[in-house]
Amino acid sequence: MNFSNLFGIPSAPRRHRGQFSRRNRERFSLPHLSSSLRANRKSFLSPTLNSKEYIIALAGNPNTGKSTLFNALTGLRQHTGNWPGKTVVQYRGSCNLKGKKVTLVDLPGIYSLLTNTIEGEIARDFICFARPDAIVIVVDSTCLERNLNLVLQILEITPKVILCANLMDEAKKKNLHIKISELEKKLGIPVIPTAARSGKGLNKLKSAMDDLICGRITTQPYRLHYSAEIEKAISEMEIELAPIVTNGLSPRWVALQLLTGDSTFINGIEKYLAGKQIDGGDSE
Ligand SMILES: Nc1nc2c(ncn2[C@@H]2O[C@H](COP(=O)(O)OP(=O)(O)OP(=O)(O)O)[C@@H](O)[C@H]2O)c(=O)[nH]1
Ligand SMILES: [Mg+2]
Repeated sequence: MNFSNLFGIPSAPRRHRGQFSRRNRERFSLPHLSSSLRANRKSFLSPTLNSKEYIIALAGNPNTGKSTLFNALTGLRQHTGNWPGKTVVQYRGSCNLKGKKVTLVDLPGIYSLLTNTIEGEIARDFICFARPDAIVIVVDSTCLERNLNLVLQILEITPKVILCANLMDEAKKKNLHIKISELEKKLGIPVIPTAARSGKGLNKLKSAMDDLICGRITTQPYRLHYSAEIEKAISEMEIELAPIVTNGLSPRWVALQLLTGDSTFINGIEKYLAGKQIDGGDSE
């Protein structure tokens, strides 16, 4: 499979400056993403042994070191800097994990899946609809609590998640001690402490990525439970949604999105599902 045109993502190194152009807006819009994804989905889901090319996304809040990590793992030079919102489109690069070819996707930073910026929607749509083999959520260890909001949202979508607790050097300077194994137990996913700028912890992170995509580790993601009233509504909706939502999306998650009422997101879900029907329905 040729990954060079996968999702139409431009290769790094490339610096993005200035406004998000209309052309990019179209290239990275959900319909484009979905049709590229549909075109490639068969190859994602039915890899022949040894020929599988994996996709791992780097997601997280702005300014947590995603692009720094991407550069360290791919050897490319994606734009980094000490202010939020530098990455405004998704970039891809190759990385070798114990002989396996992996495409890393560096996403724009987002605080929440409920986002109303174009770059936010790019990240959100990739996380929700591109179905990568794994997502590495990069968090700022100096302000974990703020970052965990997005982590919990992503854990509602997929179990194939690793938490990369980055900026550990900064956390140490602030005398913050993060109980990694306790965090792992609570979240039910691997947590790898790193300092991406100096390359610390990256070998462990690569091992965890390899273990996850090969199925050597399985996760048990923490699931949020809502109030009785909301849980009741979710259960009722899940029953109605189950026959419609069959394309890798969880009916519970779709029900939650319908309850939040975010129209751009709901449109995205509709388009994703409509695409599946047009294709005649792919199955895993
Ligand atoms: N001290 C320290 N600085 C880091 C580390 N990782 C990244 N940085 C710095 O943090 C800043 C932000 O890094 P980026 O890689 O651009 O962050 P990002 O998550 O890609 O940011 P957005 O694209 O805006 O979402 C840069 O100045 C990096 O050099 C780390 O582990 N320790
Ligand atoms: Mg970035």
